[in-house]
Amino acid sequence: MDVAGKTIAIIGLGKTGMAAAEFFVSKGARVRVTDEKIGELDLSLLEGVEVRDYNDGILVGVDLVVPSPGVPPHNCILVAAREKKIPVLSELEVAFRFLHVPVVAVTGTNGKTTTVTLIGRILSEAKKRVFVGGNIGVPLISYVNGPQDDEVAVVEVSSFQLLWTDTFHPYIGVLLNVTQDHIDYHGSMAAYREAKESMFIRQQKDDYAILNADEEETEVLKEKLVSQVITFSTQERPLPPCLYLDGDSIVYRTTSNSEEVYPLSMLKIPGLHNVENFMAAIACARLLGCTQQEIERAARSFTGVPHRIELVAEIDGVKFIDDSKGTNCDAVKRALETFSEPVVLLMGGRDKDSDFSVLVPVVTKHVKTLIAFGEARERIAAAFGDKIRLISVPTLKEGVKRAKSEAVRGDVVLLSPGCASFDEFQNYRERGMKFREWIKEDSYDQMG
Ligand code: UMA
Repeated sequence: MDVAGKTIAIIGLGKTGMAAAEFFVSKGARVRVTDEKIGELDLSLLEGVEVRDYNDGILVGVDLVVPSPGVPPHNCILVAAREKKIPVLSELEVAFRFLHVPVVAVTGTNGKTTTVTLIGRILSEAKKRVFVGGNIGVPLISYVNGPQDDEVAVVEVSSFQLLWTDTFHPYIGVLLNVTQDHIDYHGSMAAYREAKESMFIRQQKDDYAILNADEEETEVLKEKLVSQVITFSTQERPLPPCLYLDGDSIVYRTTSNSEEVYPLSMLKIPGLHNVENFMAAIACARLLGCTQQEIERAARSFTGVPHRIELVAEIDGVKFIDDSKGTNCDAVKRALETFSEPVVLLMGGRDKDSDFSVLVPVVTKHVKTLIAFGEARERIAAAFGDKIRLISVPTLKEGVKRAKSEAVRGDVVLLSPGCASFDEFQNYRERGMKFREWIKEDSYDQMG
């Protein structure tokens, strides 16, 4: 791909847009940037680019459009680009075309960040040089703009990043699970799934696909692949090569029927979903030449990722759990299933057209009080009706106050919002940090 002298339009100037602009400038392209909030942004670090207002002839003379992941496909500039037959490629696709190191890509609705972090830790334990990035934080395009002196790049890839790809395929791809999410963005569950599956369908016969045997659609997907498939399951023993649960152990059975047994006691993070994440990480790490000992050592010291079912305080016998990264219904379900204590659940934020009613069974089983907050609170309340004690508040801050007064010794207060954060916060991290701050503020208030 030669971009020198080409005119590139970058839509959105968050982490991705900024990194993409820097990349294209360094490659000698003419770079035009825009953002729907252009007037509010600090552009002092951007050099050598043309800044335009959102609708100011942004596509005139443009050879390629690179949207940020958060820009939905129905965005007016993207619709116009398609009408004018101007190519649109995601940052991930462009980065892949310039990448020289093998890539491991982890996708799925939930568990991506945990799995990617874990794979990175195991590789570091095995003294391998590794870049860890993508949706987890550092865009891949920043990496390809540097010396690329690692042995492998491990990237978390979202459906947003996969949408505008046409060649991207990893050496090792992991599909953890696909449940309802981002319907507002993709338009349908089928389109969301298609985006996630695309990277596997393009794999070659020397590549590997690590798939969840407990998902019905996996059999259908396997039929479409030429890559080598390894499945994992917490419910059954799939055909080898596979990973499965046997009593207190994870068993990795390779094609030659040799067996490796990993004790579950090495896992320091709770929940069956984390067993799945570990299974996927074990498969990747073994393919990349790590030993069983290195995997177990890394597992024993891995205590999880921030904002993912994270114990952040214990006040007067009440545990406060930050699961701000739980931004869809399946994540809320997984979080609730890890607790045997009564839960005061804080759920809400910006709705993604999710069907909250799927949570009724798990919520009625685990939750004593549901506190619905933010833009989605009315839809959440409507989904639960009178099936549960429900309190509706406009903001998370108000919700935290109410949660404190609802919880008694032995309860869990869980922030697992099941929604995006953007109605009140910059991102899920800010929401999680505010939750921690307000827990403390609230307790000082009570003490005072
Ligand atoms: N913008 C527009 N027009 C739009 C939408 C947004 O101009 O229609 C502008 C916004 O005003 C803003 C900028 O675009 O200035 C933000 O772009 P972005 O939302 O793509 O955010 P980035 O900072 O580039 O971060 C993105 C990912 N964000 C999203 O996918 C929403 C980050 O994942 C990722 O860490 C980062 O790239 C690096 O790869 C976050 C996320 O929420 C964590 N991801 C979703 C998830 O995990 O569920 C997919």
